Amino acid sequence: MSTYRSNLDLPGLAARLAKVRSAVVLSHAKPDGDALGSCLAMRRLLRHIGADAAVVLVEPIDPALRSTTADEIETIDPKAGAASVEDAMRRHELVDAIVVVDTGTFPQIEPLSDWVRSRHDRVIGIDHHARGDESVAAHRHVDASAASTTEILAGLAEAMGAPLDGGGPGSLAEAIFMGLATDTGWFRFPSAGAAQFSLASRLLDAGVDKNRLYALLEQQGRPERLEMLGRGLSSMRLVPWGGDDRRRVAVMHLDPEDFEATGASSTDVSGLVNEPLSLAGVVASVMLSEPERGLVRMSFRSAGAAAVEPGSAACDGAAIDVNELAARFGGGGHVAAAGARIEASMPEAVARVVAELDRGAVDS
Ligand SMILES: [Mn+2]
Repeated sequence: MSTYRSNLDLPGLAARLAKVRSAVVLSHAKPDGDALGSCLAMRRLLRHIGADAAVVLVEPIDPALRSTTADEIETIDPKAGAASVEDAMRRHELVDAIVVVDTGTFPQIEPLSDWVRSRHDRVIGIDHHARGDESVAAHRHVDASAASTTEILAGLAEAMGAPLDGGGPGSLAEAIFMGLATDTGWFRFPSAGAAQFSLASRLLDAGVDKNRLYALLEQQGRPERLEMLGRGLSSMRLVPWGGDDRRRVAVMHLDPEDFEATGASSTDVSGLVNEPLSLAGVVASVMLSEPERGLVRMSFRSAGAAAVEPGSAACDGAAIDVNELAARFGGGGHVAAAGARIEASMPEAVARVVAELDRGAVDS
């Protein structure tokens, strides 16, 4: 995975998609609001131009996210082998385009990566991550300045002449808003600037019901979520970033025993990484979780640059570049939000993270 570039500008992407008669739309595993919003927006946009489009996502899908969709998604078991993937995808064999949104790496689209790889010429990638693998999509539009992939799709809809009016449930506008709102932490993160508020304003004018979406997406947690938050907070330690005691990074971990004892699933714990950012002097937060023994998921968040004294901000509005930090573990994302996964025991994973935090910023 490295920095990757577009080989299609927005008008070029619009022209290519305008010719599509049938497509399958994919995104990353553990889809978040932007992944799902992008899939739904792409499907609704393609249907607007009269094309047939199916969305295929890998389980598990957060039930709160799923509640925003009608019968619009098909799912695949994450453990499906090559033969059952071929079987499940047989009905999509003849599509003109495979559109991969909100990611550009093969590991993130497992177990569909081989299926995608062998149909490379038909793959169109649309993403706002800074890092990806150029071999995933033959045709790529990458814009790391977009706060969400759905923000790119808003521009694409305009280029394709699809109106954003009629923002009710099941609309293109609603799907775009879902990705934009969730990827900006409901417009709190530094990535939410004038352009994003302006787009949000257009979408609300189009009739999107943000209060309904907020209730559907953010207020459907199970009690297990807060039990896990309690466990995470009691594991929390604050590690000075590069030895600087004024800039500390919270590290929490949730072990297989925590998942077992509470009955929580990995979707119950999404977003808990953000909680320590409410503390003074905490510039970033790392959550390590191990729902199944042996594979540790790492989630990194940075506070905004405003959380540190002027002049010491890392880059692009973030206090610390957690994209670079995640890359040290083979992952990536954005300057303020990134992830990685490593095969290690939890004590090893925590020790490796603490060592990197002790080290602090490195010249890349
Ligand atoms: Mn995204």
